[in-house]
Amino acid sequence: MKVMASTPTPQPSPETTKRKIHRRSLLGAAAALSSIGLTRSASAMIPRQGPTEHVNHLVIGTGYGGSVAAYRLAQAGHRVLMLEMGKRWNKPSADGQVFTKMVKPDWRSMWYRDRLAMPLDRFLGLKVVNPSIGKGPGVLDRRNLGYMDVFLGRGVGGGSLVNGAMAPRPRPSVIQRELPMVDVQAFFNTYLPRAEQRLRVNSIRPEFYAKSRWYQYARTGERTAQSVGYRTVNVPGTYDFRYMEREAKGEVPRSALDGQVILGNDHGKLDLTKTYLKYAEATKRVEIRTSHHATQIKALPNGRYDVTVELKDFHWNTLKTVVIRTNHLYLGAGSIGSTELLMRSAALDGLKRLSHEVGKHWGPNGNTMFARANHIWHPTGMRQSTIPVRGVDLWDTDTPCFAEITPMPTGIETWCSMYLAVTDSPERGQFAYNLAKNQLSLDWNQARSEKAVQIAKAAFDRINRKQATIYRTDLFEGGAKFSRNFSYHPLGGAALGRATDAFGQVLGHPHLYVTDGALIPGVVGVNPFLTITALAERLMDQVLSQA
Ligand code: FAE
Repeated sequence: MKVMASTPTPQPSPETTKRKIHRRSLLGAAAALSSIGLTRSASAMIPRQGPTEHVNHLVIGTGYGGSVAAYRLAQAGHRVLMLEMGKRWNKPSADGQVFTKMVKPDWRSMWYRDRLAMPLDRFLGLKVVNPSIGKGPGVLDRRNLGYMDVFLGRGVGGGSLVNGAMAPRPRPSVIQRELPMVDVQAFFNTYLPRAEQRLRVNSIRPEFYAKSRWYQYARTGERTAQSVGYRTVNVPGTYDFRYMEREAKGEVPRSALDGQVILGNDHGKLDLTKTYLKYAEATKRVEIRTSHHATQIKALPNGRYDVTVELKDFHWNTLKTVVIRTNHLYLGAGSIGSTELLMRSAALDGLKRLSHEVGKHWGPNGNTMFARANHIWHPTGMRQSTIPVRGVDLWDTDTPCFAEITPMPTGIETWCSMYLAVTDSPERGQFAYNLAKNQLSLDWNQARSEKAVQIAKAAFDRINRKQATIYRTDLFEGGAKFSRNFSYHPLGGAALGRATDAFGQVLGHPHLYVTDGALIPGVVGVNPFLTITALAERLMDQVLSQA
Protein backbone atom coordinates (compact mmCIF):
# COMPACT_ATOMS: atom_id res chain seq x y z
CA MET A 1 0.00 0.00 0.00
CA LYS A 2 1.29 3.45 -0.79
CA VAL A 3 1.61 5.74 2.16
CA MET A 4 0.15 7.84 4.26
CA ALA A 5 -1.28 11.07 5.43
CA SER A 6 2.35 11.94 5.02
CA THR A 7 3.56 15.32 4.02
CA PRO A 8 6.71 15.21 1.90
CA THR A 9 9.95 16.49 3.37
CA PRO A 10 9.17 20.08 4.27
CA GLN A 11 10.59 22.60 1.81
CA PRO A 12 9.30 26.08 2.70
CA SER A 13 11.56 28.48 4.48
CA PRO A 14 10.10 28.31 8.04
CA GLU A 15 10.61 24.56 8.04
CA THR A 16 14.11 24.95 6.59
CA THR A 17 14.93 27.35 9.38
CA LYS A 18 13.55 24.88 11.93
CA ARG A 19 15.67 22.16 10.36
CA LYS A 20 18.79 24.28 10.65
CA ILE A 21 18.02 24.96 14.29
CA HIS A 22 17.30 21.29 14.75
CA ARG A 23 20.60 20.33 13.13
CA ARG A 24 22.50 22.91 15.15
CA SER A 25 20.99 21.67 18.41
CA LEU A 26 21.80 18.11 17.42
CA LEU A 27 25.39 19.03 16.63
CA GLY A 28 25.54 20.76 20.02
CA ALA A 29 24.15 17.64 21.67
CA ALA A 30 26.65 15.48 19.80
CA ALA A 31 29.53 17.64 21.01
CA ALA A 32 28.25 17.45 24.57
CA LEU A 33 27.83 13.70 24.36
CA SER A 34 31.30 13.12 22.97
CA SER A 35 32.66 15.14 25.86
CA ILE A 36 31.07 12.67 28.29
CA GLY A 37 32.64 9.75 26.47
CA LEU A 38 29.82 8.41 24.28
CA THR A 39 30.83 5.43 22.21
CA ARG A 40 30.84 5.72 18.44
CA SER A 41 27.82 3.47 18.09
CA ALA A 42 25.76 5.56 20.48
CA SER A 43 26.73 8.85 18.85
CA ALA A 44 25.88 7.32 15.49
CA MET A 45 22.28 7.14 16.70
CA ILE A 46 21.96 10.91 16.69
CA PRO A 47 19.99 11.94 13.63
CA ARG A 48 22.09 14.11 11.39
CA GLN A 49 19.37 15.03 8.97
CA GLY A 50 15.90 16.47 9.10
CA PRO A 51 12.85 14.25 8.76
CA THR A 52 12.58 12.14 5.64
CA GLU A 53 8.83 11.99 6.01
CA HIS A 54 6.04 13.22 8.21
CA VAL A 55 3.12 11.08 9.33
CA ASN A 56 0.19 11.79 11.58
CA HIS A 57 0.22 8.50 13.51
CA LEU A 58 3.31 6.34 14.03
CA VAL A 59 3.24 3.02 15.90
CA ILE A 60 6.46 1.28 16.97
CA GLY A 61 6.13 -2.50 17.31
CA THR A 62 3.52 -4.93 16.00
CA GLY A 63 2.75 -6.95 19.16
CA TYR A 64 -0.49 -6.71 21.12
CA GLY A 65 -0.32 -3.05 22.22
CA GLY A 66 0.89 -1.78 18.83
CA SER A 67 -1.65 -3.82 16.86
CA VAL A 68 -4.59 -2.57 18.90
CA ALA A 69 -3.41 1.03 18.47
CA ALA A 70 -3.03 0.65 14.70
CA TYR A 71 -6.35 -1.09 14.20
CA ARG A 72 -8.35 1.33 16.31
CA LEU A 73 -6.81 4.36 14.59
CA ALA A 74 -7.37 2.91 11.12
CA GLN A 75 -10.92 1.89 11.99
CA ALA A 76 -11.56 5.51 12.94
CA GLY A 77 -10.30 6.66 9.53
CA HIS A 78 -6.69 7.59 10.34
CA ARG A 79 -3.67 6.56 8.33
CA VAL A 80 -1.03 4.73 10.34
CA LEU A 81 2.57 3.78 9.80
CA MET A 82 3.85 0.81 11.84
CA LEU A 83 7.53 -0.04 12.31
CA GLU A 84 8.68 -3.53 13.19
CA MET A 85 12.31 -4.55 13.77
CA GLY A 86 11.62 -8.20 12.87
CA LYS A 87 10.46 -9.72 9.62
CA ARG A 88 7.09 -10.75 8.26
CA TRP A 89 6.55 -14.46 8.69
CA ASN A 90 4.29 -15.33 5.80
CA LYS A 91 6.39 -17.26 3.27
CA PRO A 92 7.51 -20.86 3.55
CA SER A 93 11.21 -21.60 3.16
CA ALA A 94 12.65 -24.38 0.99
CA ASP A 95 11.47 -27.00 3.52
CA GLY A 96 7.88 -25.90 2.97
CA GLN A 97 7.64 -24.50 6.52
CA VAL A 98 7.35 -20.87 7.58
CA PHE A 99 8.76 -21.72 11.02
CA THR A 100 11.17 -24.49 11.96
CA LYS A 101 10.35 -27.58 13.91
CA MET A 102 11.98 -28.02 17.30
CA VAL A 103 14.11 -30.88 15.96
CA LYS A 104 15.38 -28.98 12.93
CA PRO A 105 16.16 -25.43 14.00
CA ASP A 106 17.94 -22.94 11.75
CA TRP A 107 18.31 -19.15 11.52
CA ARG A 108 14.48 -18.79 11.55
CA SER A 109 14.36 -20.16 15.09
CA MET A 110 16.18 -17.49 17.05
CA TRP A 111 16.98 -13.80 16.86
CA TYR A 112 20.66 -13.42 15.93
CA ARG A 113 22.16 -16.33 17.82
CA ASP A 114 24.75 -18.87 16.73
CA ARG A 115 22.97 -21.58 18.68
CA LEU A 116 19.53 -22.41 19.93
CA ALA A 117 19.03 -21.11 23.50
CA MET A 118 16.02 -22.85 25.01
CA PRO A 119 14.59 -22.40 28.51
CA LEU A 120 15.50 -25.95 29.54
CA ASP A 121 19.20 -26.21 30.06
CA ARG A 122 19.35 -29.98 30.30
CA PHE A 123 17.23 -33.07 29.90
CA LEU A 124 17.55 -36.36 31.81
CA GLY A 125 20.47 -34.71 33.53
CA LEU A 126 22.43 -34.25 30.31
CA LYS A 127 23.26 -30.77 29.15
CA VAL A 128 21.12 -29.91 26.15
CA VAL A 129 23.46 -29.48 23.24
CA ASN A 130 21.94 -26.53 21.50
CA PRO A 131 22.60 -27.00 17.81
CA SER A 132 24.30 -24.41 15.71
CA ILE A 133 21.71 -22.50 13.70
CA GLY A 134 23.47 -19.62 11.91
CA LYS A 135 22.64 -16.05 12.85
CA GLY A 136 19.57 -14.39 11.40
CA PRO A 137 16.41 -12.44 12.23
CA GLY A 138 14.70 -15.48 13.77
CA VAL A 139 11.37 -15.38 15.55
CA LEU A 140 12.38 -16.00 19.19
CA ASP A 141 14.67 -13.64 21.04
CA ARG A 142 16.35 -14.52 24.31
CA ARG A 143 17.43 -11.15 25.56
CA ASN A 144 19.94 -11.01 28.35
CA LEU A 145 19.56 -8.31 30.99
CA GLY A 146 22.28 -9.38 33.42
CA TYR A 147 20.95 -12.09 35.73
CA MET A 148 17.55 -12.16 34.02
CA ASP A 149 16.88 -13.39 30.48
CA VAL A 150 13.58 -12.58 28.83
CA PHE A 151 12.08 -14.47 25.90
CA LEU A 152 10.42 -12.29 23.26
CA GLY A 153 8.75 -12.72 19.89
CA ARG A 154 10.29 -10.89 16.94
CA GLY A 155 8.46 -10.17 13.72
CA VAL A 156 5.08 -8.91 12.56
CA GLY A 157 2.83 -10.09 15.39
CA GLY A 158 5.44 -9.80 18.20
CA GLY A 159 4.89 -12.21 21.08
CA SER A 160 1.81 -13.72 19.44
CA LEU A 161 4.15 -15.59 17.08
CA VAL A 162 5.86 -17.60 19.81
CA ASN A 163 3.54 -17.68 22.80
CA GLY A 164 1.44 -20.52 24.15
CA ALA A 165 -1.79 -18.74 23.14
CA MET A 166 -3.22 -18.91 26.68
CA ALA A 167 -5.67 -16.09 27.30
CA PRO A 168 -6.90 -16.25 30.89
CA ARG A 169 -8.69 -13.30 32.46
CA PRO A 170 -6.92 -11.54 35.31
CA ARG A 171 -8.60 -11.23 38.70
CA PRO A 172 -10.47 -8.01 39.43
CA SER A 173 -8.56 -7.73 42.73
CA VAL A 174 -5.21 -7.77 40.92
CA ILE A 175 -6.32 -5.14 38.41
CA GLN A 176 -7.58 -3.01 41.30
CA ARG A 177 -4.32 -3.39 43.21
CA GLU A 178 -1.84 -2.98 40.33
CA LEU A 179 -3.78 -0.55 38.14
CA PRO A 180 -5.93 1.43 40.59
CA MET A 181 -6.77 4.09 38.00
CA VAL A 182 -8.59 1.52 35.84
CA ASP A 183 -12.35 1.30 36.31
CA VAL A 184 -12.63 -2.42 37.09
CA GLN A 185 -16.26 -2.72 36.05
CA ALA A 186 -15.64 -1.15 32.66
CA PHE A 187 -12.52 -3.26 32.26
CA PHE A 188 -14.37 -6.51 32.88
CA ASN A 189 -17.63 -5.60 31.15
CA THR A 190 -16.27 -3.79 28.10
CA TYR A 191 -12.57 -4.16 27.48
CA LEU A 192 -11.82 -7.78 28.32
CA PRO A 193 -14.83 -9.10 26.34
CA ARG A 194 -13.91 -6.87 23.41
CA ALA A 195 -10.30 -8.08 23.49
CA GLU A 196 -11.47 -11.71 23.67
CA GLN A 197 -13.78 -11.27 20.74
CA ARG A 198 -11.20 -9.49 18.56
CA LEU A 199 -8.40 -11.91 19.47
CA ARG A 200 -10.80 -14.79 18.65
CA VAL A 201 -10.33 -16.42 22.04
CA ASN A 202 -11.93 -19.88 22.14
CA SER A 203 -11.83 -22.98 24.33
CA ILE A 204 -11.03 -26.62 23.84
CA ARG A 205 -14.16 -28.81 23.61
CA PRO A 206 -14.53 -30.65 26.95
CA GLU A 207 -15.15 -34.01 25.23
CA PHE A 208 -11.99 -33.67 23.13
CA TYR A 209 -9.95 -32.66 26.16
CA ALA A 210 -11.28 -35.52 28.28
CA LYS A 211 -10.35 -38.22 25.78
CA SER A 212 -7.48 -36.88 23.72
CA ARG A 213 -4.13 -38.61 24.16
CA TRP A 214 -2.54 -35.24 23.35
CA TYR A 215 -3.71 -33.89 26.71
CA GLN A 216 -2.87 -36.78 28.98
CA TYR A 217 -0.16 -34.59 30.51
CA ALA A 218 -2.75 -31.97 31.46
CA ARG A 219 -5.18 -34.51 32.91
CA THR A 220 -2.39 -36.03 35.01
CA GLY A 221 -1.42 -32.54 36.16
CA GLU A 222 -5.03 -31.82 37.11
CA ARG A 223 -5.56 -35.11 38.89
CA THR A 224 -2.48 -34.75 41.08
CA ALA A 225 -3.40 -31.14 41.92
CA GLN A 226 -6.97 -32.09 42.76
CA SER A 227 -5.68 -34.82 45.07
CA VAL A 228 -4.79 -32.06 47.57
CA GLY A 229 -7.98 -30.12 46.94
CA TYR A 230 -6.46 -27.62 44.52
CA ARG A 231 -8.71 -25.88 42.01
CA THR A 232 -7.86 -26.48 38.39
CA VAL A 233 -9.34 -24.38 35.61
CA ASN A 234 -9.86 -24.45 31.88
CA VAL A 235 -7.78 -21.76 30.17
CA PRO A 236 -9.21 -20.32 26.94
CA GLY A 237 -6.78 -19.38 24.21
CA THR A 238 -6.01 -18.14 20.74
CA TYR A 239 -5.22 -21.47 19.13
CA ASP A 240 -8.06 -22.58 16.88
CA PHE A 241 -9.20 -25.65 18.84
CA ARG A 242 -11.46 -26.84 16.04
CA TYR A 243 -8.39 -26.89 13.82
CA MET A 244 -6.57 -28.85 16.51
CA GLU A 245 -9.28 -31.53 16.47
CA ARG A 246 -8.80 -31.82 12.73
CA GLU A 247 -5.04 -32.13 13.32
CA ALA A 248 -5.75 -35.00 15.68
CA LYS A 249 -7.81 -36.73 13.00
CA GLY A 250 -5.03 -36.25 10.45
CA GLU A 251 -7.22 -34.07 8.20
CA VAL A 252 -4.96 -31.01 8.15
CA PRO A 253 -1.25 -30.29 8.56
CA ARG A 254 -0.19 -30.55 12.16
CA SER A 255 1.31 -27.75 14.17
CA ALA A 256 0.38 -27.79 17.88
CA LEU A 257 0.26 -31.57 17.57
CA ASP A 258 3.63 -31.57 15.85
CA GLY A 259 5.69 -29.88 18.56
CA GLN A 260 5.46 -26.33 17.22
CA VAL A 261 5.02 -23.37 19.54
CA ILE A 262 7.92 -21.43 20.98
CA LEU A 263 9.79 -21.24 17.65
CA GLY A 264 6.63 -20.22 15.78
CA ASN A 265 3.57 -22.06 14.65
CA ASP A 266 2.71 -22.81 11.02
CA HIS A 267 -0.97 -23.64 11.41
CA GLY A 268 -3.81 -23.22 13.84
CA LYS A 269 -2.45 -20.38 15.95
CA LEU A 270 -4.63 -17.27 15.75
CA ASP A 271 -1.68 -14.94 16.07
CA LEU A 272 -2.07 -11.19 15.55
CA THR A 273 -1.61 -11.48 11.78
CA LYS A 274 -4.91 -13.37 11.77
CA THR A 275 -6.73 -10.91 14.05
CA TYR A 276 -5.87 -7.30 14.87
CA LEU A 277 -3.19 -6.84 12.21
CA LYS A 278 -5.41 -8.46 9.60
CA TYR A 279 -8.28 -6.13 10.49
CA ALA A 280 -5.88 -3.18 10.48
CA GLU A 281 -4.38 -3.93 7.06
CA ALA A 282 -7.82 -4.65 5.62
CA THR A 283 -8.69 -0.97 6.14
CA LYS A 284 -5.92 -0.11 3.62
CA ARG A 285 -4.92 2.69 5.95
CA VAL A 286 -2.09 0.86 7.67
CA GLU A 287 1.39 0.30 6.33
CA ILE A 288 3.80 -2.03 8.16
CA ARG A 289 7.52 -1.64 7.50
CA THR A 290 9.64 -4.59 8.59
CA SER A 291 13.34 -4.67 9.50
CA HIS A 292 12.85 -1.09 10.73
CA HIS A 293 14.43 -0.57 14.12
CA ALA A 294 13.43 2.58 16.01
CA THR A 295 16.42 3.79 18.00
CA GLN A 296 15.63 7.22 19.34
CA ILE A 297 12.80 9.67 19.94
CA LYS A 298 13.25 13.40 20.02
CA ALA A 299 10.49 15.67 21.24
CA LEU A 300 10.29 18.86 19.20
CA PRO A 301 9.25 22.23 20.63
CA ASN A 302 6.09 22.17 18.48
CA GLY A 303 4.85 18.99 20.18
CA ARG A 304 5.84 16.64 17.39
CA TYR A 305 8.31 13.79 17.59
CA ASP A 306 11.25 12.86 15.40
CA VAL A 307 11.91 9.13 15.49
CA THR A 308 15.25 7.84 14.26
CA VAL A 309 14.84 4.57 12.44
CA GLU A 310 17.46 2.20 11.08
CA LEU A 311 16.60 -0.01 8.14
CA LYS A 312 18.41 -3.32 8.69
CA ASP A 313 19.62 -6.02 6.33
CA PHE A 314 19.53 -9.77 7.06
CA HIS A 315 22.76 -9.52 9.08
CA TRP A 316 21.52 -6.54 11.13
CA ASN A 317 23.77 -4.12 9.29
CA THR A 318 22.23 -0.68 8.93
CA LEU A 319 21.37 0.01 5.31
CA LYS A 320 19.92 3.43 5.91
CA THR A 321 19.02 5.73 8.79
CA VAL A 322 15.92 7.85 8.42
CA VAL A 323 14.06 10.28 10.62
CA ILE A 324 10.28 10.07 10.66
CA ARG A 325 8.39 13.02 12.09
CA THR A 326 5.03 12.31 13.66
CA ASN A 327 2.25 14.18 15.42
CA HIS A 328 1.21 11.17 17.49
CA LEU A 329 3.55 8.40 18.62
CA TYR A 330 2.44 5.04 20.06
CA LEU A 331 5.02 2.75 21.65
CA GLY A 332 4.16 -0.93 21.28
CA ALA A 333 7.70 -2.30 21.45
CA GLY A 334 6.92 -4.34 24.58
CA SER A 335 7.99 -3.94 28.21
CA ILE A 336 11.68 -4.06 27.36
CA GLY A 337 11.56 -2.39 23.93
CA SER A 338 9.40 0.58 24.90
CA THR A 339 11.23 1.17 28.19
CA GLU A 340 14.58 1.00 26.40
CA LEU A 341 13.48 3.46 23.73
CA LEU A 342 12.22 5.94 26.33
CA MET A 343 15.32 5.66 28.50
CA ARG A 344 17.79 5.84 25.65
CA SER A 345 15.99 8.86 24.22
CA ALA A 346 16.04 10.59 27.61
CA ALA A 347 19.73 9.80 28.04
CA LEU A 348 20.39 11.36 24.64
CA ASP A 349 18.36 14.42 25.69
CA GLY A 350 15.56 13.70 23.25
CA LEU A 351 12.87 13.43 25.93
CA LYS A 352 13.78 16.05 28.50
CA ARG A 353 10.61 15.94 30.57
CA LEU A 354 10.41 12.18 31.04
CA SER A 355 9.30 11.14 34.52
CA HIS A 356 11.79 9.44 36.83
CA GLU A 357 9.20 6.69 37.13
CA VAL A 358 10.23 5.42 33.69
CA GLY A 359 12.38 2.32 34.16
CA LYS A 360 10.80 1.39 37.50
CA HIS A 361 8.18 -1.19 38.55
CA TRP A 362 9.47 -3.98 36.32
CA GLY A 363 8.78 -7.63 37.06
CA PRO A 364 8.84 -11.07 35.39
CA ASN A 365 5.17 -11.67 36.32
CA GLY A 366 6.48 -13.80 39.19
CA ASN A 367 7.50 -16.49 36.68
CA THR A 368 9.18 -19.69 37.70
CA MET A 369 9.25 -23.00 35.82
CA PHE A 370 9.57 -26.42 37.43
CA ALA A 371 8.50 -30.02 37.04
CA ARG A 372 7.43 -32.96 39.17
CA ALA A 373 8.38 -36.57 38.51
CA ASN A 374 5.20 -38.65 38.58
CA HIS A 375 4.97 -42.32 39.41
CA ILE A 376 5.03 -44.83 36.59
CA TRP A 377 1.27 -45.32 36.90
CA HIS A 378 0.75 -41.61 36.16
CA PRO A 379 2.09 -41.27 32.61
CA THR A 380 1.97 -37.91 30.85
CA GLY A 381 1.96 -39.24 27.30
CA MET A 382 4.41 -39.59 24.46
CA ARG A 383 2.39 -37.27 22.32
CA GLN A 384 1.62 -33.85 23.74
CA SER A 385 -0.14 -30.82 22.33
CA THR A 386 2.06 -27.75 22.70
CA ILE A 387 -0.88 -25.53 23.64
CA PRO A 388 -1.59 -25.55 27.39
CA VAL A 389 -5.28 -25.49 28.32
CA ARG A 390 -5.35 -26.07 32.07
CA GLY A 391 -4.08 -24.16 35.09
CA VAL A 392 -3.83 -24.75 38.82
CA ASP A 393 -5.43 -21.67 40.34
CA LEU A 394 -4.20 -20.91 43.85
CA TRP A 395 -4.27 -17.14 43.71
CA ASP A 396 -6.54 -16.59 46.69
CA THR A 397 -4.62 -18.94 48.98
CA ASP A 398 -1.58 -18.74 51.28
CA THR A 399 0.53 -19.69 48.24
CA PRO A 400 -0.77 -17.16 45.70
CA CYS A 401 0.02 -18.41 42.24
CA PHE A 402 -1.51 -19.47 38.95
CA ALA A 403 0.40 -22.37 37.40
CA GLU A 404 -0.20 -23.40 33.83
CA ILE A 405 0.23 -27.10 33.20
CA THR A 406 2.87 -26.99 30.51
CA PRO A 407 3.61 -29.62 27.88
CA MET A 408 6.96 -31.25 27.40
CA PRO A 409 6.67 -32.57 23.87
CA THR A 410 9.79 -34.70 23.68
CA GLY A 411 8.18 -37.57 21.77
CA ILE A 412 8.94 -40.02 24.59
CA GLU A 413 7.16 -40.81 27.85
CA THR A 414 8.78 -38.73 30.60
CA TRP A 415 6.23 -39.03 33.47
CA CYS A 416 6.97 -35.36 33.90
CA SER A 417 4.39 -32.79 35.03
CA MET A 418 5.77 -29.42 34.12
CA TYR A 419 4.46 -26.02 35.23
CA LEU A 420 5.03 -22.35 34.48
CA ALA A 421 3.85 -20.52 37.57
CA VAL A 422 2.82 -16.90 37.75
CA THR A 423 3.33 -16.06 41.42
CA ASP A 424 2.38 -13.04 43.46
CA SER A 425 5.96 -12.07 44.14
CA PRO A 426 6.29 -8.47 45.37
CA GLU A 427 9.80 -8.12 43.95
CA ARG A 428 10.29 -5.39 41.36
CA GLY A 429 13.33 -4.38 39.36
CA GLN A 430 14.60 -1.13 37.96
CA PHE A 431 16.30 -0.38 34.65
CA ALA A 432 19.22 1.94 34.02
CA TYR A 433 20.54 3.12 30.69
CA ASN A 434 24.29 3.28 30.25
CA LEU A 435 25.15 5.71 27.48
CA ALA A 436 28.82 4.81 27.34
CA LYS A 437 27.97 1.16 26.75
CA ASN A 438 24.78 1.94 24.83
CA GLN A 439 23.12 -0.65 27.05
CA LEU A 440 19.97 -1.17 29.07
CA SER A 441 20.60 -2.90 32.38
CA LEU A 442 18.31 -4.34 35.04
CA ASP A 443 19.08 -4.65 38.75
CA TRP A 444 17.70 -8.19 39.02
CA ASN A 445 19.53 -10.93 40.89
CA GLN A 446 18.93 -14.41 42.21
CA ALA A 447 17.61 -13.13 45.55
CA ARG A 448 14.87 -11.24 43.70
CA SER A 449 13.64 -14.50 42.15
CA GLU A 450 13.52 -16.35 45.48
CA LYS A 451 10.08 -15.13 46.55
CA ALA A 452 8.50 -16.58 43.39
CA VAL A 453 10.27 -19.88 43.99
CA GLN A 454 9.20 -19.98 47.66
CA ILE A 455 5.53 -19.49 46.73
CA ALA A 456 5.55 -22.12 43.99
CA LYS A 457 7.53 -24.56 46.11
CA ALA A 458 5.22 -24.26 49.12
CA ALA A 459 2.23 -24.87 46.83
CA PHE A 460 3.65 -27.86 44.97
CA ASP A 461 5.40 -29.42 47.97
CA ARG A 462 1.89 -30.29 49.14
CA ILE A 463 1.24 -32.27 45.96
CA ASN A 464 4.59 -34.00 46.27
CA ARG A 465 3.90 -34.93 49.88
CA LYS A 466 0.47 -36.33 49.07
CA GLN A 467 1.62 -38.15 45.94
CA ALA A 468 4.99 -39.20 47.38
CA THR A 469 6.67 -37.66 44.34
CA ILE A 470 9.66 -35.36 43.88
CA TYR A 471 10.74 -32.42 41.75
CA ARG A 472 12.78 -33.09 38.65
CA THR A 473 16.37 -32.03 39.07
CA ASP A 474 17.48 -32.83 35.53
CA LEU A 475 16.13 -29.77 33.70
CA PHE A 476 17.82 -26.60 34.93
CA GLU A 477 21.41 -25.62 35.45
CA GLY A 478 23.16 -26.98 38.54
CA GLY A 479 20.37 -29.46 39.21
CA ALA A 480 18.05 -26.62 40.29
CA LYS A 481 14.45 -27.64 40.85
CA PHE A 482 13.06 -24.21 39.90
CA SER A 483 14.08 -21.78 37.18
CA ARG A 484 15.06 -18.36 38.48
CA ASN A 485 16.76 -16.54 35.65
CA PHE A 486 14.24 -16.25 32.83
CA SER A 487 10.78 -14.96 32.14
CA TYR A 488 8.25 -15.31 29.35
CA HIS A 489 6.19 -12.43 30.75
CA PRO A 490 8.25 -9.25 31.15
CA LEU A 491 5.98 -6.48 32.47
CA GLY A 492 6.44 -2.86 33.46
CA GLY A 493 9.00 -0.13 32.93
CA ALA A 494 6.50 2.60 32.05
CA ALA A 495 3.77 1.87 34.56
CA LEU A 496 0.26 3.18 34.05
CA GLY A 497 -0.52 6.13 36.31
CA ARG A 498 3.13 6.45 37.34
CA ALA A 499 5.27 7.00 34.24
CA THR A 500 2.15 7.78 32.22
CA ASP A 501 -1.23 9.34 32.93
CA ALA A 502 -4.21 7.12 33.68
CA PHE A 503 -4.49 6.20 29.99
CA GLY A 504 -0.91 5.57 28.90
CA GLN A 505 0.12 9.05 27.75
CA VAL A 506 3.73 9.55 28.82
CA LEU A 507 3.96 12.21 31.54
CA GLY A 508 5.56 15.39 30.25
CA HIS A 509 5.15 14.38 26.62
CA PRO A 510 1.70 14.90 25.12
CA HIS A 511 0.70 12.62 22.24
CA LEU A 512 3.37 10.07 23.15
CA TYR A 513 1.67 6.89 24.37
CA VAL A 514 2.79 3.56 25.79
CA THR A 515 0.35 0.88 24.63
CA ASP A 516 1.97 -2.41 25.68
CA GLY A 517 3.12 -4.61 28.56
CA ALA A 518 5.35 -1.81 29.88
CA LEU A 519 2.19 -0.32 31.41
CA ILE A 520 1.64 -3.20 33.86
CA PRO A 521 3.80 -2.82 36.97
CA GLY A 522 5.48 -6.21 37.14
CA VAL A 523 2.71 -8.71 37.81
CA VAL A 524 -0.81 -9.39 36.57
CA GLY A 525 -1.54 -12.75 38.16
CA VAL A 526 -2.08 -14.71 34.94
CA ASN A 527 -0.54 -14.95 31.48
CA PRO A 528 -0.62 -11.35 30.32
CA PHE A 529 -1.51 -10.80 26.65
CA LEU A 530 -5.29 -10.61 27.09
CA THR A 531 -4.88 -7.95 29.79
CA ILE A 532 -2.38 -6.03 27.64
CA THR A 533 -4.83 -6.09 24.72
CA ALA A 534 -7.74 -4.93 26.87
CA LEU A 535 -5.67 -2.12 28.39
CA ALA A 536 -4.69 -0.98 24.89
CA GLU A 537 -8.36 -0.99 23.85
CA ARG A 538 -9.15 1.20 26.86
CA LEU A 539 -6.30 3.55 26.01
CA MET A 540 -7.43 3.88 22.39
CA ASP A 541 -11.01 4.66 23.44
CA GLN A 542 -9.58 7.59 25.35
CA VAL A 543 -7.30 8.73 22.49
CA LEU A 544 -10.10 8.55 19.92
CA SER A 545 -12.58 10.31 22.19
CA GLN A 546 -10.21 13.27 22.20
CA ALA A 547 -9.35 13.24 18.50
P1 FAE B 1 5.31 -7.73 22.14
O1 FAE B 1 4.26 -8.71 21.79
O2 FAE B 1 6.60 -8.24 22.69
O3 FAE B 1 5.60 -6.87 20.82
C1 FAE B 1 6.65 -5.94 20.72
C2 FAE B 1 7.03 -5.83 19.26
O4 FAE B 1 7.84 -4.68 19.06
C3 FAE B 1 7.84 -7.01 18.75
O5 FAE B 1 7.32 -7.44 17.52
C4 FAE B 1 9.25 -6.45 18.60
O6 FAE B 1 10.00 -7.08 17.59
C5 FAE B 1 8.95 -5.00 18.27
N1 FAE B 1 10.02 -4.06 18.67
C6 FAE B 1 10.66 -4.03 19.84
N2 FAE B 1 11.54 -2.97 19.88
C7 FAE B 1 11.42 -2.36 18.67
C8 FAE B 1 12.06 -1.23 18.11
N3 FAE B 1 12.97 -0.51 18.80
N4 FAE B 1 11.75 -0.87 16.83
C9 FAE B 1 10.83 -1.59 16.13
N5 FAE B 1 10.19 -2.67 16.63
C10 FAE B 1 10.47 -3.04 17.90
O7 FAE B 1 4.77 -6.66 23.17
N6 FAE B 1 1.35 -14.56 27.24
C11 FAE B 1 0.10 -15.01 27.43
O8 FAE B 1 -0.80 -14.24 27.79
N7 FAE B 1 -0.22 -16.34 27.19
C12 FAE B 1 0.73 -17.24 26.82
O9 FAE B 1 0.42 -18.42 26.61
C13 FAE B 1 2.07 -16.79 26.66
N8 FAE B 1 3.06 -17.66 26.33
C14 FAE B 1 4.31 -17.17 26.06
C15 FAE B 1 5.30 -18.05 25.62
C16 FAE B 1 6.54 -17.56 25.25
C17 FAE B 1 7.61 -18.51 24.79
C18 FAE B 1 6.80 -16.16 25.32
C19 FAE B 1 8.14 -15.58 24.89
C20 FAE B 1 5.84 -15.28 25.77
C21 FAE B 1 4.59 -15.77 26.15
N9 FAE B 1 3.59 -14.91 26.59
C22 FAE B 1 2.34 -15.39 26.84
C23 FAE B 1 3.84 -13.48 26.78
C24 FAE B 1 3.19 -12.59 25.69
O10 FAE B 1 3.51 -13.07 24.42
C25 FAE B 1 3.67 -11.15 25.89
O11 FAE B 1 3.25 -10.74 27.18
C26 FAE B 1 3.10 -10.22 24.85
O12 FAE B 1 3.51 -10.57 23.56
C27 FAE B 1 3.55 -8.78 25.14
O13 FAE B 1 2.85 -7.93 24.26
P2 FAE B 1 3.39 -6.48 23.96
O14 FAE B 1 2.40 -5.77 23.11
O15 FAE B 1 3.78 -5.84 25.25
